[in-house]
Amino acid sequence: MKTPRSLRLHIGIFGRRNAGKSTLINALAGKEVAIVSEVPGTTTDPVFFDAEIGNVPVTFIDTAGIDDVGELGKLRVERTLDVLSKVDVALLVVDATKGFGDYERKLVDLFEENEVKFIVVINKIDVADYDCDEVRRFKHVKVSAKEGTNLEKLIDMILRIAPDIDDSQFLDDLIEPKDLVVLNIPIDLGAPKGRLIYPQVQAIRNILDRGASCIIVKERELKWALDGLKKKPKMVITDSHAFTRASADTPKDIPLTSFSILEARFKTGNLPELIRGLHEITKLRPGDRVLVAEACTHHPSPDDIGRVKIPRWIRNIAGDVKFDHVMGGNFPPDLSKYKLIIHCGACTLTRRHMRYRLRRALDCGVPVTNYGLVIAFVHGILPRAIEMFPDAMEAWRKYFGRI
Ligand SMILES: Nc1nc2c(ncn2[C@@H]2O[C@H](COP(=O)(O)OP(=O)(O)OP(=O)(O)O)[C@@H](O)[C@H]2O)c(=O)[nH]1
Ligand code: SF4
Ligand SMILES: [Mg+2]
Repeated sequence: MKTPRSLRLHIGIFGRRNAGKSTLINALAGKEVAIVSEVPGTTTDPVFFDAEIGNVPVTFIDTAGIDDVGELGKLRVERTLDVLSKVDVALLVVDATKGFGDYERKLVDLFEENEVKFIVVINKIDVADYDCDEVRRFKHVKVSAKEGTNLEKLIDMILRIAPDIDDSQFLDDLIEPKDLVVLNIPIDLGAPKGRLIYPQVQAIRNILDRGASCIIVKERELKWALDGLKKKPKMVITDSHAFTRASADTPKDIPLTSFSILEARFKTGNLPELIRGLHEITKLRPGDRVLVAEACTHHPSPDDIGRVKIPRWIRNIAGDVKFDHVMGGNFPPDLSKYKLIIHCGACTLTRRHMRYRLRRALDCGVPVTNYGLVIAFVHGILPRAIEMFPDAMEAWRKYFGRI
């Protein structure tokens, strides 16, 4: 199975039209993935390409350059920011025949404002040399994408500044070698045909890597399986859809959580903040507006969790709250009208991207919580579902003032 996008190092390629961005991607990827042409403006919208560099799975994001004489207009900035939210490392490709100017300076400002690590890549050194004090201040390298000069050095620099993107914190810190974990995975109509979903696969892989073991059951078999175990399992991880039954069927001395809560912890790195967001539910009033955000697109089912169930549960608590819904890459630029954002587990987003969304929301003063936490909360399964996370428990005590 191919490494999913959410676990690939995302490398964004920026620079003026014709600087050689697409050529550089092809050279780094070692295959023709991006369209190269001498006609400026060949690449228009950002395009994603999966490849491997130095055995590391990466996704290149080829962006549209603009004219060296053109202004980096508002729309361009918004588009660039949207790409930057997904990027772990940015390459700023500078055409050695043209040099580093205002356009590059503006991009560097955007990288720095958004805390994106970047490398200035002086390209086309087969036809011209370029040097300046300004570029020397940044991490930089001179290459010829066309002739392959210095690409190894560039790859080495990328991998050295790249953040750690492996999935080791998903479960690693919660289990020991030889532990037994029970995974509760309902196979209902909503389950994808013939496969498991990503957080489930991620959990299984993490358990194997840790030298632990797991048994996997559907919700109807959970009690039967637990009753038959000789060894007490370290924990039960359930799909959120089956939380209530899993909680009833799992003895109280066995810790229980959900894939969605684990995924939210992994992607945001900040469960306490999501608990604070959860507490906002108790403050919602009729007329308040809540954004429900899902990171991938699917056709909503009649009892869709984000469209139907979550709004119903929250209206039961807070009255006629208004809900907006976004799916996939859409995340509104103006979040300030919302009292709360309820986000899905974000299994298809990179950690950087989810953390960017969280930061954007907090910068706008809008708290964020997560599907799995809301489901556990409205069904009275909190704090049980977070007992294994001490920082989240502390936040629970702080905001909810009870155990
Ligand atoms: N001599 C030389 N030419 C290069 C090099 N890299 C790219 N080119 C040429 O520059 C032209 C533009 O290359 P692209 O890779 O399409 O440039 P781009 O930055 O993707 O351009 P847009 O998609 O239009 O923004 C092509 O004719 C390439 O062959 C290089 O290292 N040396
Ligand atoms: S909606 Fe969110 S949690 Fe569900 S599959 Fe898509 S990204 Fe993952
Ligand atoms: Mg291009």
